[in-house]
Amino acid sequence: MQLARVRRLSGEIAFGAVHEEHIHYFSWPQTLGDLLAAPSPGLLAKDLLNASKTNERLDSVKVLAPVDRQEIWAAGVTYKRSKVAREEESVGAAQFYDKVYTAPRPEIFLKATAHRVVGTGEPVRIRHDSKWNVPEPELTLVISPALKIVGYTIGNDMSSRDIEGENPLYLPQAKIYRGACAIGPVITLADAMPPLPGVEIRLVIERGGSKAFEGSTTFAQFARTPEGLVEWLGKEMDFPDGAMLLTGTGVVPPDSFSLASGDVVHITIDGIGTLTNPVG
Ligand code: DO4
Ligand code: MG
Repeated sequence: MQLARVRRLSGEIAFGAVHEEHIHYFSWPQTLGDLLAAPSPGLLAKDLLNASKTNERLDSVKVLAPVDRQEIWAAGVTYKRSKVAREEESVGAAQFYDKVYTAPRPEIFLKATAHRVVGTGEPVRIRHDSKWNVPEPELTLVISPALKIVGYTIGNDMSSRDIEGENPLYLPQAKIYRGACAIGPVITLADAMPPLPGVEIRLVIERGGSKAFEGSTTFAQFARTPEGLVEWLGKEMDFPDGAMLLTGTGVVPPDSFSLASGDVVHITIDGIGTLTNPVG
């Protein structure tokens, strides 16, 4: 079962379950934050789908990022491909990426607050003061206040490689800026996901109607466990509205590639769907 947040034709923002190409609206809770705070969010969502009295075709409404009050966090250097790419881009600090790849404590950073996130179809951005930019396609955990993984969605951790490569202390500027994070299109509840190791994460970048880059990985290449990342995130933090955690990228285009304005980024993850964003 999948959850979506949409803008209806009336302009009202609504939340519900996706079933047979329709969105079935929930009477209560009407926000992801309230659903995540329930004792069993997955079971409640199923009851709400059965009890729902209003539905509309999903293609008749605008699908928004499935985020309302959640903070968006991200983990890094969780795939060997990411470790190697960071070592190449930041010669002076390469040892830190090697160390964090194997250290018990993962790299975790605050990526965005809810109002800075864009949904599918909306533009992501590259910074004006950066010349080397990539999207990062990441399986994203939807976490309850009780630190349970309730579901999964797709995240794009847009990154300025020249800024983070110049000095790792610039990481927040390479990662956090207007239009740096896309999430969506929907949330798949945990029990509806295919077995995680086989889940494919695919990135396609279109330029002028042709494919400028295509690459993929599977979650089997992930060097940690989702539960382990959540445990580290929750060690000294509370999330009364739940949180999202991007789990890191295993797909990095070659060093010669940089995103350009007008490109279109498609990220597809098995069991969830495709997150598509033009580069503004
Ligand atoms: O250390 C830099 C960021 C790593 C990251 O975002 C990733 O591996 O996905
Ligand atoms: Mg990343």
